[in-house]
Amino acid sequence: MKEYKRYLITSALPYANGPVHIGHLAGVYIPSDIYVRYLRNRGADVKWVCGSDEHGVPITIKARKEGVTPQDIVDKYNKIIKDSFEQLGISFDIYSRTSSTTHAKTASDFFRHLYDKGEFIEQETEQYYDEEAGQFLADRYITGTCPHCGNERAYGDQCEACGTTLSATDLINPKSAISGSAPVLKKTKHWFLPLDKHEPFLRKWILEEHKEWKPNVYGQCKSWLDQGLQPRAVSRDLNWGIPVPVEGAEGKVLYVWFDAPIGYISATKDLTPDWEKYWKSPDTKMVHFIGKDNIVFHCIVFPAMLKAHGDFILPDNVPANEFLNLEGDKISTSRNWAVWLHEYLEDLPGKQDVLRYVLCAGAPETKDNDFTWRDFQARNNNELVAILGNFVNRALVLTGKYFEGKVPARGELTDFDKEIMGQVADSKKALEEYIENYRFRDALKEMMNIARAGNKYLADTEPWKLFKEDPQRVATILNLSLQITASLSIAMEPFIPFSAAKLDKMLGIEHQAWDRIGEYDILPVGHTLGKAELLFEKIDDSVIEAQLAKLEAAKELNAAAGYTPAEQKELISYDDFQKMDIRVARVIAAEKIAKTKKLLKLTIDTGIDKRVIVSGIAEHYTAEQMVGKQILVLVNLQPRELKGIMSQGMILMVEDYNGRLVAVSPEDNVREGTCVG
Ligand code: B3M
Ligand code: ZN
Repeated sequence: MKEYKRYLITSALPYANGPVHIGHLAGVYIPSDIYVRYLRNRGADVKWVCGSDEHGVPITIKARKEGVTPQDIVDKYNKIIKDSFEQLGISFDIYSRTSSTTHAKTASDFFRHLYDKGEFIEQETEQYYDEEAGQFLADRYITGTCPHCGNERAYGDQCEACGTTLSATDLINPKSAISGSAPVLKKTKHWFLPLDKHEPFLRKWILEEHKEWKPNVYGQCKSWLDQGLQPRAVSRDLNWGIPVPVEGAEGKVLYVWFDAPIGYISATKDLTPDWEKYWKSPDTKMVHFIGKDNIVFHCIVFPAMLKAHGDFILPDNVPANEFLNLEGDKISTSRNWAVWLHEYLEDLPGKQDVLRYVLCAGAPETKDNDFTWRDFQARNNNELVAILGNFVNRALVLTGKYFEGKVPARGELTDFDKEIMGQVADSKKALEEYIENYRFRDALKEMMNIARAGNKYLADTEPWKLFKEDPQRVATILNLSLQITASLSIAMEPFIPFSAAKLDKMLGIEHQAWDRIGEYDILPVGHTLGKAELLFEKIDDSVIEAQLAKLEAAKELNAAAGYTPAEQKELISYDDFQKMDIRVARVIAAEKIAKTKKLLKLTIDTGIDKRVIVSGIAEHYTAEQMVGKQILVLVNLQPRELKGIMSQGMILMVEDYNGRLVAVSPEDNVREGTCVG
């Protein structure tokens, strides 16, 4: 095994066009956080970089759909993602962005370096062009009929009805998503990275020198290599991204998958002036944590780029995970079939470690895996509460009861005492072995084995029965139980850091170095413990049911989006209709209600008065967007108090196919106060 002096850990840069969900966490961010925390606890020299991936076509599409700029989109999601990671205790050394100036220069220089070395091929290709909009069309911007299944809304890169991967030129009756016109083929020049040229090197480097990579990663690489590599375009005709730094390349930007991995380098530059040590010394161990859909880019394309450049080291490992499903279904952003991190943090406050624990326990390390809310509850109640919390609580409470919360002195040790302490020391070795081999599920089980050993120790020695006749024996048992608790806290830290910190506080100690796991004297005799609290609490059925109901609602919304219109409601009389006083009103002021996600406070002119309505539309409209708008309002709805504000009426909204709320307004301006009817 190669000896390394320092570590550079990267985690896939999340696209800043949506929040992160449990699939991202289980696949990438939780494993890498465990790995890095472990290394830090061992005192290693480690830098961990991440950031948002802010280029690419999907971001421009989302911006167009929402009528905002791509920069607005990435600003919004960069913040949501960064904040939610922080709250979950994901401890990056830096969370950067690919829209930063450092990155623009780094990526541009990288391209230019390869260009000057003659590492690219220039080639003219024919691409669809929208003559009305005056721009080339990315595949996603072209829709048409799928030649395989006849779906009329297939995209230029894929038909979502039958799952076939397509080229834009395969589509029958192609249409531009920008203007709706039929695009024409037009010549355009691009730069290609000749992966075929790097194939012999990649074959040797991966297939011969990295047989230890995870079978899913190695297997995917092998199958790519066996199919034979082709040159890949590294530029695009697009107006969002880093301009191609070559004369005559106006209107062209670096392909997002060319610039994104360079984002790791840029982030390291922003983190430390010493960045070159981490990227250019062969005694740095670089590890890329990613999901399985990114394997080819991290194992083949990026290494080829680094190799072609010449100055950089290559990754030692790329521990990619498979996918996490949710309640038996594929996680889907567009169908809102996901547990979003920022929503979890809001819905289950203070339960970061439960999510971290459950996602690690069920991480899709070797195959796809399923997250269910029932399993989440069971793991919390039967493992965190019943095993870990129970052991810690007993050790602390008994010490409080018999020794006034001070660590008692040990007497002579029995074989059983030594055996249990031996088990803790063995767990330490096993933990190291697992974590260093990216087997985080096994590592987590091993951490729990320490708590299990502690529970067994207490159950077998029964100190609560011995105090009267043999207080010295009880002192020995509790001393060791407390030492095990302290070891446990060290072992817990990478996985469930919030609880480890809480436990340290209860033990009245600072966080200890990894190597102390298994030691007999982490807590000195006479040391006063802090206050005993519960480490974990049971999660009630009602909490789980609320989450399941939320998913059910998403399902219903999807059914609606699948154009299964809601059934017609019961018949009503004309009089019933007449009872509803729906009027045209104008929004004259609007503001977001502090500490809420969804609520806007709107002041409207109804023609008869000015009044306030609280509306749950803040995720769909900003306050600025609402001001001045004419809308329809049900004005005679019973007033209702929301967040301490009386809401007088209801604004009429409809949902579009993406579940976005759209305001209903008269087609032409009419006088405020005009009744609908
Ligand atoms: N943003 C893809 C993804 O989130 C991409 C990763 C880039 S890592 C350099 O799946
Ligand atoms: Zn199809």
